[in-house]
Amino acid sequence: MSTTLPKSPAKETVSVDPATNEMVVIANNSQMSTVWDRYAAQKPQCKFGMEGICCKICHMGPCRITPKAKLGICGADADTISARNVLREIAAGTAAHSDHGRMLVRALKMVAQGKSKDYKISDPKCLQAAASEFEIETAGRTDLEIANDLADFFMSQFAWSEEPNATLKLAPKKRQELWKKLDIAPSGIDSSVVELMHRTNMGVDHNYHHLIMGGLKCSLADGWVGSTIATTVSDILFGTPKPVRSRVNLGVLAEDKVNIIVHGHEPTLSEMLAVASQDEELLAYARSKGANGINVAGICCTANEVLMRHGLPIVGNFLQQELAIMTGAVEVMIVDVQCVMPSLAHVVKCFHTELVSTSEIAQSMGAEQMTFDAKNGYAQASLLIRKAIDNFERREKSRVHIPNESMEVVAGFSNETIFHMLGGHFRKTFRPLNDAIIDGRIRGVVGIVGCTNPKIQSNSAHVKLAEELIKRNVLVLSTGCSAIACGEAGLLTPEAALAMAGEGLREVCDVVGIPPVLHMGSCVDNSRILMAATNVLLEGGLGEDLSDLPVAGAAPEWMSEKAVAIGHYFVASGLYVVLGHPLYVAGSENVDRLLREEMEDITGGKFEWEPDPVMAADKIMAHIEKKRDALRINVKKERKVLGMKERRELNECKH
Ligand code: XCC
Ligand code: SF4
Repeated sequence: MSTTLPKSPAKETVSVDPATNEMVVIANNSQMSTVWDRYAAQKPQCKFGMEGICCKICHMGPCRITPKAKLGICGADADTISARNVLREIAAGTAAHSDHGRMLVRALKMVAQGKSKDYKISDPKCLQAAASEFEIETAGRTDLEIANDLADFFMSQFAWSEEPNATLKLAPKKRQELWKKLDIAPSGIDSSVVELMHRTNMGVDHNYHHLIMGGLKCSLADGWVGSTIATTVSDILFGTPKPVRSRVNLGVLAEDKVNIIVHGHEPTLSEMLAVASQDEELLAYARSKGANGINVAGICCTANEVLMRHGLPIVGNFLQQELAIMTGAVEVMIVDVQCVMPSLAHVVKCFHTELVSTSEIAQSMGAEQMTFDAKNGYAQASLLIRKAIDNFERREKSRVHIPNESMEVVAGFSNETIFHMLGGHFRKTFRPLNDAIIDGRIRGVVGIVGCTNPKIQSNSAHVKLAEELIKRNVLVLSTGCSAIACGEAGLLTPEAALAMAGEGLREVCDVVGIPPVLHMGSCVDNSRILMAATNVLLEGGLGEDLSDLPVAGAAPEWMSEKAVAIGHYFVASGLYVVLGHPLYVAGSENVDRLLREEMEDITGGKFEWEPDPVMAADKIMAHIEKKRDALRINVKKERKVLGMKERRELNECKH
């Protein structure tokens, strides 16, 4: 079996986004290396890695599978090796999302115990709803008492227990039963990650089928437990998102203001920065240094979090992080965890930008370490802003180059918001959406998620796939760097996107007042997509399980281990998932077939690899129509198009 390596896009057009291309030219002219240069230097990339058939799990190895050596030294074959490699990625992805969830639960606990005056319960309704969902006493108790118990309950979900994780009950009944039957209901987040590390250890689990099923179990601990907890606690502490207007792309950096970029995934500090950037005293201090204001803007998922809750602008997605600094207009870049390139340390050396690492578990070389302590959140945020203001004077005006590109976006569609928009203020319901799906004006719903990746012309596949789907009357739910890509292309401007949408989708969106591409948040907020699908199902008329729905997921430009975990929990939830490039499994026909074909009979979901976004849309539509046929909701439509002659024939009784 062979994999073809994706072609590297021409330097000038590394992206479909003009701002990115403009900055790459500047980088090249100044001989600053970017992610695309380093990608070129890495080519050709290791074929064994690409196919998932190298193993260094023990120190008899490293081993790789070749035509002349079909087994590793221990006897492991390509199936075992590639399945084990996938599992370790799922474990890492689950760990990342869930550890982020744990940080938030710790913050909730701290607030509940009155240990921080800076944070509060911002959405008591969400707190109440979560508490009653998980049978925590609410009557006659204060928010803080309830929050304290809820934090303990969420924390208990990390350790192993006799019972499956309690948050799994948010899933449809039939799905829960299937997970039990398949023995893939996780019973602890941390223990699921540990179990995968154990199973993939030298000499433990060797059956590729059994391994992959174990991987699904851990991925469920990511989606339905860790990520769900992260989203819920963020909403409780920082507020459940409501639609806001803002702007996206490198052009949101302001020539006359102090620019502070928050990059990474933790919303705790960035929340405080959002608030502190409005502080009159700090604003006056900025003016005293010749700046016209303080501009806090984000990159990656932190950006999505503060966009949705504060309307702060987004500078860009994953592949734009180096370029942002190269504008020469960034005073401070504050990083925490995940998706922060080590290369930033080299880039800041060429500019006045100060890089500050704030996580206790993550340090960047070349960065100043200022470990964030939520107890003093506001004070620390103020300190960082002062630091940025002081650095404003050091900005070399002659080197500033900010592309004149930014796009208007509307973002922040939580399930709560969708309920309200669909049902009006008095009736919480998904009914109008279900009705539109049933009568065919909307064919289905697709989540487009995940990263950007230098292997693929940046944003191209996200944007093309989203355009193709809305054109074909599919409602698109979007998160993470994919949502940012859609934003940069103008797809989160409701007016523009509506003009592109098919007639049926446009009609529904117009009436309800929602755009055809809904920005639902950060990557842990893929849990919102799971809940949206569940809400559609519970509304009725579209089957009994998630796998019955005309729904799919796609990650056209993914790169992270987190995306591997996400893909698996979508598949374990019964959904069809199209990845823009394959998992590292091409070296094992068996694992590849299991994931792409046989899985459908097991979970109702399966993977597909499809680099061409138009073909991906074709495949997704075929899946959606297959599900619609099975639900028999396409029947009515067919009857409508009968001609006069057929109608007459129908009326003549032949029995
Ligand atoms: Fe990272 Fe969440 Fe990927 Fe973007 S999409 S590159 S994981 S920031 Ni999640
Ligand atoms: Fe080689 Fe087996 Fe060790 Fe892997 S576990 S490195 S295949 S001997």
